[in-house]
Amino acid sequence: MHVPPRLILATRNAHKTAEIRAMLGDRYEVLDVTAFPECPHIEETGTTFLENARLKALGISRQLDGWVLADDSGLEVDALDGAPGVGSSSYGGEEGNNVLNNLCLLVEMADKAERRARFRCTMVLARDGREQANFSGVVEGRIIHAPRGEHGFGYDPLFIPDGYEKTFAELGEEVKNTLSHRSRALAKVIDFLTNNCLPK
Ligand code: ITT
Repeated sequence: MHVPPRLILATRNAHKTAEIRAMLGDRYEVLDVTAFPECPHIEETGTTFLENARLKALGISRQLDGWVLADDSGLEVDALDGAPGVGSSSYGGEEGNNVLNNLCLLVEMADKAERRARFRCTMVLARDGREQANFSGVVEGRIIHAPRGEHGFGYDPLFIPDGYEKTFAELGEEVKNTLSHRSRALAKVIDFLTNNCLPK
């Protein structure tokens, strides 16, 4: 019987886990740190996505055996000089509060004609407490003036990817997963694992 290799996600964000699990299908057994209550909370003290992804990947990899994958991601808005950026999850003042984050973004963008923005995702793959490789993915788009759509998480209701007229929250997970920052980074992770590490 074929047992799929295990990949542990260094995240407590259930939406990230669901997206990554859906994109990997049955190629991997995907768990996240909520399955390991003994794992410490990792403070994200870095100033870049890469630094924070490293902190999460290495911090968890020192505690658990096997492949560990961290995802640090966020929204960069040109008219806000790249904010919310690495501060995306607490832009509204409260960690992980998507409603406040979106409200804060709408207020900051109220008088801005320039709406260009992008989601960026950096992933770090670690094993035995050491970084094995890092990867990134970007999706360009624009910020709209009022939230639209029910799917996804975070800033999805305010972001329209280039080439579309609907937000990520309207397009839904299946479409989002074909073009998102996360899917583009994950495609590189899959290549790396397939070519370098795992038995074919
Ligand atoms: P972990 O650190 O536990 O992985 P987190 O949600 O705190 O979970 P980040 O520090 O990477 O993760 O912050 C990501 C934030 O960026 C997230 O809370 C959203 O506000 C935003 N974000 C990232 N990817 C997104 C996506 O695909 N759609 C919408 N918003 C996204």
